[in-house]
Amino acid sequence: MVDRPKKPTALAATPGLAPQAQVNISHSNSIVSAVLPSGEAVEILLYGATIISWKDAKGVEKLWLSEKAKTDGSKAVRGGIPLVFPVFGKAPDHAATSKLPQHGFARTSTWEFLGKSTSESSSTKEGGDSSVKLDFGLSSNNLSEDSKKAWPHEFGLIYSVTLGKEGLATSIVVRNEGESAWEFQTLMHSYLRIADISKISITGLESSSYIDKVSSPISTTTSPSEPVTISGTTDRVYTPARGPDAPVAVVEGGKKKFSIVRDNLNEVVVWNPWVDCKNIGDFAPLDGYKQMICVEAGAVKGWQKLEAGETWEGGQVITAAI
Ligand code: TA6
Repeated sequence: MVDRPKKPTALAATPGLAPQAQVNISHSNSIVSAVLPSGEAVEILLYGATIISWKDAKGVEKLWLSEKAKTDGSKAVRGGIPLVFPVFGKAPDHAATSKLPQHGFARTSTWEFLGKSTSESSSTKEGGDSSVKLDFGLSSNNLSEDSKKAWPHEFGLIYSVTLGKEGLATSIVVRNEGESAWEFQTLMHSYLRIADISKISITGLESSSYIDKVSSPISTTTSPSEPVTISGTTDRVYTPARGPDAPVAVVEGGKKKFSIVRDNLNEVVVWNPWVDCKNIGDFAPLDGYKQMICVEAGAVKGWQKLEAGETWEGGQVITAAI
C-alpha cells in the first residue's frame, strides 16, 4: 500500500455499538439459543417453548434437567422451565378443561419462533448492558386435533423469554381470539438447580396460605413465620402473603441463589418429589431430587376468565447469584 505523507490522523474511533447478543436456531429448527456478549446463555426447545438451559456468564447451569428428559418432542420435558396452560395439574371437576392432559397442552405443542429483539446500552463497556428477548407463539392452529377436541376455544399465546446479565424473565400474553368467554390457568414450572436440597430454605413464603397436596386429605393451611425447608415429598401451592412483587428466594448455605418476582402470577408452587421420584419414569438420576427444587410462578388458584377479544398478561423475573 502506498504510504501517504501527512495522511490524516486516524479519526477518533467512533465507539461501535455494544456487541450484540447472538441468536441461533439449530437442531433442525427445534432449538432457539441465545448468548449475550458477556456469556450468559439460554436454550429454548420449540416443543413446549420449554427452556432447557440457562447459564450464567461463567457457564454455570441454573436449571435442572433430568438425565432421562425427552427433548425429541415425544413427551413433556422433565426439567428446565416447561409452560403450563390452560390448566394446572388435572381439573376433573372443571368441565371445560377436564379432558385435557395434566398441565394442559402448551408444554406438549410445537410453538413458532416469532423473532428476537435486543436491547444494547450505548455503552461500549465490555459486554454492554445487553439483553435479548425471544418471542414464541402458539394458537389454536398449532394444536393437535386431540387438543382442539379437548379444548375447542380460539386462543393466541405469546411467550417471551428475556435473557439479561442479571437474570431470566419469562412472560406470557394470553388472548381470547374466539367469540365466547373461556377461562384458564397458567404457570411457569421452573426446575431450579441447587447443590443440596437439605441445605436450602425458601424465603418469601412466610405466614402465607398454602394448599398441601401431599396431605391426605389435601388441606389448606398457613405457613409458619419462618423460611420453608424441604425434608420430604413436598407439593404445595402458596399464595405468598406479601404479594407478587415481594421476592421469593431460594437460599442455599446462607447465600441467596435465586430470587423470583412475579407480575400477575399470585401463586407459587413448591415441589420436590423426594424419593417418590423413583415413580417418575423420566426422572434421573434417582437421587436427582437432591439437586433440584421447583419454585413455580403461576395463576393457578381459581380461573382467569377472558371475554372474547380480551387479553391477559403475567410473568416472572428470576435473578440468579453468580
Ligand atoms: O408443580 C407440581 C406438580 O403439579 C406436581 O403435582 C407434580 O405432578 C409435578 O407438577 C410434575 O408434573 P408432571 O406432569 O410434569 O409429572
